[in-house]
Amino acid sequence: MEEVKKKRMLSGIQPSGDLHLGNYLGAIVNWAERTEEYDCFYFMADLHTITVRQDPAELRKRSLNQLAQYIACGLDPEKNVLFLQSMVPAHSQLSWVLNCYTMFGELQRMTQFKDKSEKHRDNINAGLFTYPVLMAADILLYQADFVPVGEDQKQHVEITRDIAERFNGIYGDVFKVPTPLIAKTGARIYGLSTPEDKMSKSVPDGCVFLMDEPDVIRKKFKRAVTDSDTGRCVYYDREKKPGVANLMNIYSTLTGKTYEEIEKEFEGKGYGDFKPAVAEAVVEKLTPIREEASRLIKDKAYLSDVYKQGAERASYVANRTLSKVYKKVGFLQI
Ligand code: ATP
Ligand code: LTN
Repeated sequence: MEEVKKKRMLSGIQPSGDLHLGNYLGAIVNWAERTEEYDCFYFMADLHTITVRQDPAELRKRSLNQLAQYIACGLDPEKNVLFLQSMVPAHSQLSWVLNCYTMFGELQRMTQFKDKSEKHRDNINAGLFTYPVLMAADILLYQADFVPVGEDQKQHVEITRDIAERFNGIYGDVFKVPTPLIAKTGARIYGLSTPEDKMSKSVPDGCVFLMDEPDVIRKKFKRAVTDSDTGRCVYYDREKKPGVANLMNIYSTLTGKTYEEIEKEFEGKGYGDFKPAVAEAVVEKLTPIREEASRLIKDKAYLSDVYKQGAERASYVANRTLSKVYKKVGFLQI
């Protein structure tokens, strides 16, 4: 029987802080579900993190923790290629080439650049500006068909498509043009204390981390911003009730219940019942992940085997694309 070649999936997260519920529901959950169906590559985007100043020891620690957490979230290293971006030099190499096929004006339009340069006014470095080019290299090196990310990264996958099409237009079909894969629910989790802004590790208040202990999670949900409605208060209205809508989204994503079912479940009940129910659903999901990640993080030898093997497998695929690109643009080969 002819073997059908699996489509390829690739994504990464910066180890610039601890993983949180937004990363998990917006990205990782969708990765883990697709292990069997796709040929999967997932990495720690450590090169990207230095666009913002990092403490070197902390960065090393977080990169390893993140690997342990990926595995604990269900990414089996035998079935997924798990690696650190900086261990595969082809990422930096292709990034330089693609810099020369990306327009200054295109990069100026990126919302993440605008946001981050606003936030880090004292360090608006060139890397922050060319961040999407490195991300394009990450994706195109692996000829990825799909890139599962949260909504905030869609623009970066779109610029990747533009760069790939431009390059292909000159040199023929070198790159697969990737498609972003945005989850229907969970794509945008908002901060519990600031339900207008996405949950983000750079705003620890109202951010639920994967490694939070159950009581910490319960406390965070208890303090979650809702509104002063009494009576019928658990219903979905993103505009008028952003805090409640966010909690409903979290609860729905974790339990698979629809908004109508949730509204029914909490009919006649107040936030005093609703918030703890959401907290418990989160605790139930995160507890085994936290326990497994804590166990793995102690096993440094295992983790280093995983990233060594991951870097080898990733390099093999990445170098084939890089060498094709080098040939196309006219570099002599050894
Ligand atoms: P930062 O604080 O630096 O902005 P972050 O916490 O937003 O970081 P990223 O490393 O930018 O996290 O994101 C990693 C992945 O998780 C991406 O696919 C992103 O789209 C997704 N993601 C991040 N935050 C959320 C969120 N609040 N809701 C859904 N998905 C998210
Ligand atoms: N920019 C992404 C992380 C990232 C990524 C990638 C995601 C770097 N390279 C390639 C998907 C594919 C972020 O900040 N979340």
